[in-house]
Amino acid sequence: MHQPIGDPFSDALVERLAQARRVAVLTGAGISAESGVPTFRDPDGLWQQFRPEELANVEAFLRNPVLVQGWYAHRRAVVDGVEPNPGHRALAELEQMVVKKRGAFLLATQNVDGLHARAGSEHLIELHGTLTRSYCIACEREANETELAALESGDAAHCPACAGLLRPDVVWFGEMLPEGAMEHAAEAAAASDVFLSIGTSAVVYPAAGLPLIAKQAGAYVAEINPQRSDIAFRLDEHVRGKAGVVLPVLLERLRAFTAA
Ligand code: BJW
Repeated sequence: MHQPIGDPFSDALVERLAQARRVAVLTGAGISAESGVPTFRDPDGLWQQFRPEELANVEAFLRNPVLVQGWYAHRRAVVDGVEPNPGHRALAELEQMVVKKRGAFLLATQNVDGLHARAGSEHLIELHGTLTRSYCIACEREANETELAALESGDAAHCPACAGLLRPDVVWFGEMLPEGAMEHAAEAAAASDVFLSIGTSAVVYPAAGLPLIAKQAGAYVAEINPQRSDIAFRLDEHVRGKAGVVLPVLLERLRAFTAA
């Protein structure tokens, strides 16, 4: 596989992407790192300060709702203060290129930060929910603006309708993903010609299975990450580098290739 001097990815990846009719992408926390959102498992990640078993499961929430609500309020404040980076924007542009030639594109993200949508991605599935919504664990009613504002100030943790606890609309360990989300993502992965796995440690299932589904179905699968994930050896290509640096260059090469 030829890799031009200076490019962290192969010619094969550019050619495959240029020819692809169907492209699917999985992203994880790493794509938002350059926006200033901490990842989970890197040395400076969220779980170096907070233990996952204390915060990312429903038992922990029921044991200490104020702690967990406070942690999510803090993360919402972080996300509100940052912007999508060139990596998010390059994926939105890749989607436009594929859709323009009447191809199929799907971006499945594990992130709950909403940055892909803010960057303009439309064919998007949020596998692990979103920080922006909260709902009552008793009556499942979605929290309104007033209740959300109260949550941010550390006040009302309860649903005004039934006094149940309000929780963020994210997927914790042991919980099912949003209905149909994984099925849709798995279909797109299996049908893809090229699959990109970007900024994920690929340790949390079922999302981590998507690149492998794509590979098994015959797609060209590339991982973009400064580190090799546990599944990298099963993929076609590991592109070492930061998403916000690699993706804009990849898009530049793709534009040049398709214009030639
Ligand atoms: C860069 C970069 C840059 C840095 N550019 N890259 C045993 C085997 C298999 C499965 C299981 C098992 N035991 C239990 C399970 C199931 C469990 C699971 O997978 N556990 C494993 C940890 C073992 N999964 C579940 O429970 C899921 N549900 C489920 O399976 O339902 C079915 C079921 C139901 C009931 C009973 C049984 C089955 C749900 C998983 C939910 C995950 N939720 C979280 C929290 C979301 C809310 C929140 O944000 O607070 O999702 S956990 C956390 O991890 C978050 C993330 O989305 C997820 C993945 O993390 P991600 O994105 O990969 O981040 P990092 O930090 O790990 O990696 C960052 C990467 O970026 C690194 O590689 C860096 O190198 C890289 N990077 N800078 C590019 N600039």
